[in-house]
Amino acid sequence: MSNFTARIEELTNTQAQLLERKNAPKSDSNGIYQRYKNPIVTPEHIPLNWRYDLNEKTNPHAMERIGVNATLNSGAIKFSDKYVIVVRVEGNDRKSYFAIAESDNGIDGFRFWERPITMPETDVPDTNIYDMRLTRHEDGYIYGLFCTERKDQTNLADMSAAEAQCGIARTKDLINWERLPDLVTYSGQQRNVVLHPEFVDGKYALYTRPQDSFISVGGGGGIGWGLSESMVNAEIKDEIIIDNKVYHTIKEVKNGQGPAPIKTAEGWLHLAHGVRNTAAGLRYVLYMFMTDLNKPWQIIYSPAGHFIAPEGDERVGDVSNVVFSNGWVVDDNGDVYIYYASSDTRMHVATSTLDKLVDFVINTPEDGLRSFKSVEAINTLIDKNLLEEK
Ligand code: BGC
Ligand code: BMA
Repeated sequence: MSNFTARIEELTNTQAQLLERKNAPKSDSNGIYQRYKNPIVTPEHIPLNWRYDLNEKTNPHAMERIGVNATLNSGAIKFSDKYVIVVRVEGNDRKSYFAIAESDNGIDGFRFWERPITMPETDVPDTNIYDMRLTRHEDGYIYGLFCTERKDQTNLADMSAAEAQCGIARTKDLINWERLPDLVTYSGQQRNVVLHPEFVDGKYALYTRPQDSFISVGGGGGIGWGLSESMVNAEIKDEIIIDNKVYHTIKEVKNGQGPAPIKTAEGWLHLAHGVRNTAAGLRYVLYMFMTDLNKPWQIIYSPAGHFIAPEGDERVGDVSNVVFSNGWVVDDNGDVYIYYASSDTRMHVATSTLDKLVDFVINTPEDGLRSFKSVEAINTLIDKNLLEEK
């Protein structure tokens, strides 16, 4: 056997073992959700024929030609009875693209489809596309809303000055995507835009996240909301903020809607990310809230603090101290699969149920915004427990 053949065989076997590896719940849990031992998708899951030239003549050393840096922030959907995630794959060249991986059970066995998604460009080509939110809309399409990033042509002196906006595409099969014009808003830049699954007043409804500049949300920010007559030329004329950033909370610097909200009998269940700044840089955590069934722009429950924060190995990666989620799946029996990335590097799953998440959102005390109020909430709980002991 040539060195080439031996090496390719070894790579193939190693990957096969990884793809067949079973996942298992971690031993500990706070009762709200369950983490798992292994990440579900890593750069090592990317098919070898996307990365290697498999011809000995043209690649005698069996070297990797196109490296993958990270597999992160994935949209998610149940499709043909499979758990399907649209992974943000970032190459060594720092360009992100979307690729679909599917699993039978939602917690392991994720395999990529044959090719990455070929996302058509608009007239002004995107430099980078990332963080897709999938929405199965009642109009019959599956929409993918994502961040499209281009160089800020008004600031060529600052090489990292860029412009983030909301790209829009729709599909029926997740393979062929029809690219539509980018969302038009009047509030500067946009990231974390998410399409609500139902019409509101006969219009498309979108969660937004206006920002003054590329990284900093500035005086703007917060999770916004607006309606658009169409998705073919999506435009939000009136944008309101429904969930502001707040001083000395987990969303002090910025926040953004995660995946599209889930409808429950009590209200719409939302997953979002909140960011605060620290001496070690930005820290991204996930939090939840619930909006009114008939007025999805009105928050009715807002549990204090984070829902999931980076823990253990999750804390370290390409951009450390980050968890980010833009995809979850709910099954008919109420099981919920929360797909989240850690430190912009790899994908994980956490499982819960609608009952538990609704309970968490309704019964976790709200943020009193002062230490005194936090202690007060604890004392209320202690009093209740003491009373019930008697
Ligand atoms: C990166 C994103 C990041 C954003 C703001 C982009 O260039 O691709 O991952 O969220 O910059 O830091
Ligand atoms: C952002 C997001 C994510 C990323 C995060 C942390 O602003 O849009 O793409 O996970 O920063 O780097």
